[in-house]
Amino acid sequence: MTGETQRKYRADYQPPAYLVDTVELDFDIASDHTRVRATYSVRRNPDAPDASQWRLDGRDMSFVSAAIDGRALAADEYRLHDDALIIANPPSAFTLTVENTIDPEHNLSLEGFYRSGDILCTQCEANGFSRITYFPDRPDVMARYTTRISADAGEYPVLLANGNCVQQGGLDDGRHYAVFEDPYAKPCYLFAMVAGDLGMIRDSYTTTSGRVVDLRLYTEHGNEDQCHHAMASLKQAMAWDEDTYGLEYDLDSYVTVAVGSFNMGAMENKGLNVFNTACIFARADTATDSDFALVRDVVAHEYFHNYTGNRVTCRDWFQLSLKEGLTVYREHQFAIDQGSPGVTRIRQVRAMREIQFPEDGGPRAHPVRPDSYVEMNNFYTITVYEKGGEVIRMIAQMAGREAFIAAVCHYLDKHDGQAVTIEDFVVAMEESTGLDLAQFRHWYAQAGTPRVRVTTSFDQGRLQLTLAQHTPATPGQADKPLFDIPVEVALFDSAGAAVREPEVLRLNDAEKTWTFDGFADEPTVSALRGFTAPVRLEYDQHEQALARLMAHDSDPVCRWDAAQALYLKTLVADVESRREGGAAVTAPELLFEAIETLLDHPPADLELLAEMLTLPSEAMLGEQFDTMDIFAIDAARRDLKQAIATRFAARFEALADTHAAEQAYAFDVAEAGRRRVLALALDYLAAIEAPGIAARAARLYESADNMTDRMAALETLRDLQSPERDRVLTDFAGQWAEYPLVMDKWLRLQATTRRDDSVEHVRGLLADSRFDFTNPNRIRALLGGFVRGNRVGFHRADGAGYALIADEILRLDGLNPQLAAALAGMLTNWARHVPAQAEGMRAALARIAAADLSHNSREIVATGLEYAEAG
Ligand code: B3K
Ligand code: ZN
Repeated sequence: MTGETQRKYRADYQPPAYLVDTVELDFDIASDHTRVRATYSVRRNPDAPDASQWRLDGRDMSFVSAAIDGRALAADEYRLHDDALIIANPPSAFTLTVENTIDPEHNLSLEGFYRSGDILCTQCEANGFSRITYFPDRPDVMARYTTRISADAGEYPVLLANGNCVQQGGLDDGRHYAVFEDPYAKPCYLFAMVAGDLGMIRDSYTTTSGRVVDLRLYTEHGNEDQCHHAMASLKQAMAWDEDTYGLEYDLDSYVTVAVGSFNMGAMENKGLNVFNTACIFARADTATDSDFALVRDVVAHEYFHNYTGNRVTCRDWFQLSLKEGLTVYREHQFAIDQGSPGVTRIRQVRAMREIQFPEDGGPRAHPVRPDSYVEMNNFYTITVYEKGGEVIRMIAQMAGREAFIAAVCHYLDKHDGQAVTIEDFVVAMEESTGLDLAQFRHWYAQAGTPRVRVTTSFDQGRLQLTLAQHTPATPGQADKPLFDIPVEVALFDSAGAAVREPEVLRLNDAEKTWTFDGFADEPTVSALRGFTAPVRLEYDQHEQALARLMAHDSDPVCRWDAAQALYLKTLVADVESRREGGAAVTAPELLFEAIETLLDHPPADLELLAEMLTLPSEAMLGEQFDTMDIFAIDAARRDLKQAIATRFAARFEALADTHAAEQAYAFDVAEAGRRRVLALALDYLAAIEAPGIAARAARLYESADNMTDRMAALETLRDLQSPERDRVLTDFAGQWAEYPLVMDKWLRLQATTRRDDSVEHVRGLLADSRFDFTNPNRIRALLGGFVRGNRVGFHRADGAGYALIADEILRLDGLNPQLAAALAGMLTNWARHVPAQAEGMRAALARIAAADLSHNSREIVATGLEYAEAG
């Protein structure tokens, strides 16, 4: 824990005083510590104004020695701080050798060099390299690396680092070594090494130009058969990047290592990705359809980083979206091309609305390119990633697909091997496409979700459509400039036929009106088709129009959105009425008719049917209010669900019957859609405790050959008081005890079960031997599951849920600050809740703030509490 916290500003950027051309690392892994010897060839940076000293970052390690050109430095030639080694008046070109020791066995922060089970591995982004050795830990210092690792051959038969293995052999005392050379200059955040006793699957990929790439995927022994889907996904991604962007992989091998303890999903280290097992393992009986999709997309994302991130990287961490936004966009397009484009896009839109919009409207709102930070790891946010991806999507859309692809290639050529800025990217886009992105640049600089109000008038066959924009203030940015917002619009007649083809309207003023002529009757407007811009649409569309769009719109996003809007009308009115002490508001007949039409004429894509029949989430419903009442939201949603289930019980029974499995598990669009519809039907039937539902779910659990159906059965049973429920849950825990990721599903099921004593139940599980407080996946399943998936339990009126989370954040902060800070983030939006809930959340934050915190958690908690003063 560090006392001092320093805020860093984007505007303060200075080029590095010294450049490093080559890095030679020598790791000597022993049982009680690892000895590191680093040799750098260094030269003064001609572009740096001040070269009077050279700062090498380094923390949580023991310094041994430093030498320049082989001569050990005297005590007055360097200064050693908690977080740096500073060398005074270095020569203009020299070789520096530094020696230090580190202790991976006791590093529970999961950054730097650490142990995960039988594997020793690294995680360097954003600043983990400075927990390995002394080095300027900033992405604009790029060097070519040679890495030598020596370790006990019995305990660590597999040794890996970035690049090609150029030498290996035996040593005395049962030890061995290996040397790796990475031919590409890289920033230190892309450094990786691994040592362990690992199982492996192997394949190869031949690029279009005929290069044969050796593909290896390592994991702890016994898990190899859970890795084939990841391997197949990697090959799909490699082919996609060649077909779409003409980008071929550039090394002889692509190695992936899956580890059980990892703070996030995966890491794109050059030629040596390290992954969370949760983003690699997928076997039909252990992983759901969503897991299969997650693995496919994360594997692709990390692969795509090889160009957008590794070959061209970020100058400083404020530019993070340069690589993340662009790579998210590429991942999204890849996912869309794998089938079911509409539903894939709907999922992307939902993440924006349910997670990014709240971030953008809360105390932690920040631009896609932030202006300052205390702890960089707190800025790997959905804004930098997903909103960053949406910003790229808008550019792609304005340019047109081919011109955009050409522009990305121009950017990659122009800046190959460099560390650059978002501005450099935008300039490259302008150069190649001819677009003028002057006003568009606000998307990078301004936080907050623009609101676009739609109004129409119809007179004498003429439709006037007015779009007006307004962006509410966000912390530190009171006045917002006008955005350049592409809004795709189409018009339909009352029979659902298109009377105006889709067209992109550019709203680049406060307000603009478009006129469409020649209609006999007022057409129905389908707006923001495909979610062409990350904005909140304010359009009070008539229920009849929504029903029409729901039945006929050719854009799946708008079809789904019309259904959502129709549900929301009832839900919002019901929540408001309850809060004012009024009677519950029931759904209009029109809503049931619209559902009936949908059931009678379902879309070909069954996943779209399931999406359209799924009520807006609690998060989505909460977003409709300035201050949300969790209990009113829960009640309204439950009531509507029951009303729909009651009305269509027979239809749901029939859907469940006709969508039962008829073949062995396959992860494809048709089968995943069928399973979604089955799960949805069971979920509605469980909501009204339909006769025989528990037995039906138990039968599904027993007969299923896959985890998707089994989880559907478990979720159906979760809140039912039935002997089947307990029997099935016990069976599940017994059967999968040796599969930690499956046990995470079990933990999550427990955490999300609706029960009066859910807080106490979660506390009990925290003490269960099947839980492990040092593993992020376990924590995310149990505590993340509880906070996000059990809102009624978490917001319990006596504040016990808030107390639980505060206790666990305080306990975790000393071990894993990154994860503790992420949990603390779940309390920061307190001011968006009604006073009874807001006060308890704020008090929990204040209690956390009173402790001696890591700067990770300190930054989050302080931001959350500042909101108190502002709000
Ligand atoms: N670049 C990594 C994330 C690093 C997070 C550091 N706290 C994975 C990714 O975005 O692909
Ligand atoms: Zn990424």
